[in-house]
Formats: sequence, structure tokens, C-alpha cells
Amino acid sequence: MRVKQDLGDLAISGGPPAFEEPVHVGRPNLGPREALFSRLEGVLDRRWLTNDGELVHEFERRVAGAAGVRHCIATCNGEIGLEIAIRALELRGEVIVPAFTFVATAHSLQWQEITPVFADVDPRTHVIDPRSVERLITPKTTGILGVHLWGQTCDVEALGAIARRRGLKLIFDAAHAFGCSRRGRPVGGFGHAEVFSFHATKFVNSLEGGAVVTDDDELARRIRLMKNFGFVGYDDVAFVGTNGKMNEFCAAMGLTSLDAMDSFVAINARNHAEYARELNGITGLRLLEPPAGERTNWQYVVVDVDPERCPLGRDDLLDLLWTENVQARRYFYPGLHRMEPYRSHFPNAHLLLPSTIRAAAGVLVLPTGQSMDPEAIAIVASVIRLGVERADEVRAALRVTVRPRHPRRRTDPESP
Ligand code: T4K
Repeated sequence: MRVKQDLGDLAISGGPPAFEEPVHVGRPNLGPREALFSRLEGVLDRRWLTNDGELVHEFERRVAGAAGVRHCIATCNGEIGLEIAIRALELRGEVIVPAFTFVATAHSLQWQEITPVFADVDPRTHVIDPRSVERLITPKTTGILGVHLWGQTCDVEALGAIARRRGLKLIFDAAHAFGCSRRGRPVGGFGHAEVFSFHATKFVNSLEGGAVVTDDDELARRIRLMKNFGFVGYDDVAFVGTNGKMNEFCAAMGLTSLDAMDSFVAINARNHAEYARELNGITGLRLLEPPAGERTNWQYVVVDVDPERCPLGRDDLLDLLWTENVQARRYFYPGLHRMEPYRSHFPNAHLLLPSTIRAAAGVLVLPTGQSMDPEAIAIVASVIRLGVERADEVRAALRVTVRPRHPRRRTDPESP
């Protein structure tokens, strides 16, 4: 494992890959093992494995505290958390969402036969553009579902004003934004409800897991019942519910992860600074920076590759990195409007989504977290720098060596 300095060092030229083992974007952070094992022993000793166990309650208290809200309802994952919040808020008809996000945001609506209507995003931050939202409101619209993508917060003030003026519910997919703030306020208390993900790939993880947070007492009561089939007593069900419960092993992992949260943030911040230093000056690359003065979790290292300026295209850079065993990702390509069933529902959606299309064409997400250190980052950056500086030769080598060997590394849906 060493910095690549010359074309001949690259794997496409026959050199050994930069890393022997794959380097993953979503490599989980792990809290102290002893603390985890001791919590797991406790679960087994108590023989209380799920259904509102004591570790889930403790997890909920700590997440609510960190998010500065009165209520936290832990769920089995973020997508189910979104579905339940959407249902408890009685959204129906159409709900406006950004087209540039993970597919779960739209699926959580479509799964309940609510139509996601795709708004464009801000070209610099990649979060939903309130002006685009306003233009998409119809008599069928019941809500706005914003996404704090990459931990960058939505313009909650503008969205809140639109929602109030047009009588809409406002909810946030905060899957990326646990531990982040906006204007000094922690993410969690914006809109009617916000939903976190604690999936293994998130900086704080509970293996699988999520949480709905809100300051609305009645909404919290409904969500709590809905995530347990709608039971209000042993023999009484109040409404349609589902099984959205978090179990005790997941809560044990989540609590152990929360114990180490500050150290995860510090590692991510250090990694981000290293990437900023190492990638500095490479033509056509922009490292997305979180807003100054806010708390952030630095969970994603997002590089925008400008197709107009960068000599090597984003997809070629991606292929080059994979040949070196760096499994970078082009989240959230190609945009939800190009995934089924949305592509068929809205064949012309792309006409209103120029910034989404641009973001989807440029984003490259690089590995960070506990498993990365400055040395590894310098190596990743050296591959990128070499790729950009020797773009013509690299492109030519990729065409003959990589594409035929790795046809399934990435798949491209049909345009538009
Ligand atoms: N809203 C937004 C905006 C989201 O980003 C997400 C999830 C959700 C809602 C829904 O939340 P959950 O229902 O998931 O709680 C991954 C995650 O599975 C997903 O949670 C996440 N967003 C999304 C951005 O990333 P994939 O399809 O990229 O996963 P996969 O299997 O390709 O793994 C990602 C990378 O992590 C790979 O390089 C492998 C590595 N990895 C993964 C796991 C699970 C590991 O090294 N170890 C592991 O244990 O979706």
C-alpha cells in the first residue's frame, strides 16, 4: 500500500492495486466491543429480546436528547420509520420530494400508493430547492418530504413557510443528518417529524435501525402504536399498524455506537481535512463542505467532478478507483426520476430537474470513517490526481483493460 506516483504504478498498467482488500465507502464504525458484549449478555440474561425492551428505551432517550426533541420512537430501519411517519401524518395524494436522494425516500411514499413528485435540488448543497417545490404544488399535494442530504440541512425556514401558507405537512428524511445542526439547532426538531437511519453504513449504527423524532405529543403517540401493529392494549388494536420495532441487539449496538459518537465525528473530521488537503488543486474537482459554524457528522466525503472542467470523467475516475480496490460510489445516480416505477410514471421529469441531472453526473463518494487514516487517504487521492493529470492515457487504458473485465461493476439505466 503506497502512494501512486506514475502511470506505471497504476493497476491498469499492470501494477498491484493500491489496496489488497476492497476499501468500502460504507465500512461500519464500531464502538468499544467490551461494552457491546456486556450489553448483549444483559439482553440474554433478561431474556427480553424485543418489543420495547429496556435498551431500546435507553436508545430512544439518548437519541431524543441528542436531537433536542421530546419524543423518539426507534424503528427497525429508516425506511420503515419514514413509512410510519408518513402514515401517521395522514399524507396521501402527492408529496413533493427531491429527485436526488436514496431511493428509500420515494419508496416510503409509493409503497403506500402516495405519489412522490420530484423537485429539483440546490446545485451546491444538493438539498431540495424550495422554489422548485412551490412550482410543483397541486390540489392533490398533502406534504413536502425534504432530505438533509450528506448532512447538509434543507432550507427548513423556506420550506416551513411554504408548508404553512399552502396547508401542507412537512417532514424530513434525516437519514444522513444525525448529529448535525442548522442555525445552532440540532436536526430532529424541524417540521412535523424527522427520521434518522442507523443502518450499518451510517456513522452511528445499530446494525439496522432508524428513529422518528418529533415534538408533537399526539403524533408521537400514534407512531409508537403504529410501529407495534396498532396495539393499544393486549387485546385492542386502534388502527392499521405494522411491525417496525427495533430489537434489543440492535439497540445494544446503537448505544455502543452512541458511546463512541464523538470519536467517530473526530475521525471523520480529520479524514475530511486530509481529503481537502490531498485533493486540493486537482482540476475540476470540488469537495463538498458542510456549512461553516454548524455541527456536522462529516459522514460522507462527496466530491463533485465537473464534466466541463475535469479532464477525466466521473465514471472513468470511478472505474480507475475500483481497479485499485477503492470501491467509491456515485450516490445517488441516476436520480430517482430514472428509476422504476418513477421513470415510467414521469417520463418527462428530467425536463424540470437540471440540477439533479448535473449532481447525479458529478458525484463521487469516497471512503471515510474509522477504517480510513491519513495514509490511506493520501493513496486514494494519489490515484485520483494521477487519473486527472494523465487523463488521456488513463482513459485509453480503461477502455481496453477494465470495461471488458468488469462489465457488472456499474449498470446504467436507459436515458433520459
Ligand atoms: N433515506 C436516505 C437519504 C438514505 O440514504 C437511506 C439509506 C434511507 C433513507 C433508508 O435508511 P435505511 O432503511 O437503510 O435505514 C446503503 C445503505 O444500505 C443505506 O442505508 C443508505 N441509505 C445508502 C446511502 O447506502 P447501498 O445500496 O449503497 O448498500 P451497499 O450494500 O452497497 O453498502 C454500501 C457500502 O458499504 C459498500 O461499499 C459495502 C459497505 N458495507 C456495507 C455493509 C452493510 C460494509 O463494509 N459493511 C456492511 O456491513 O445502501
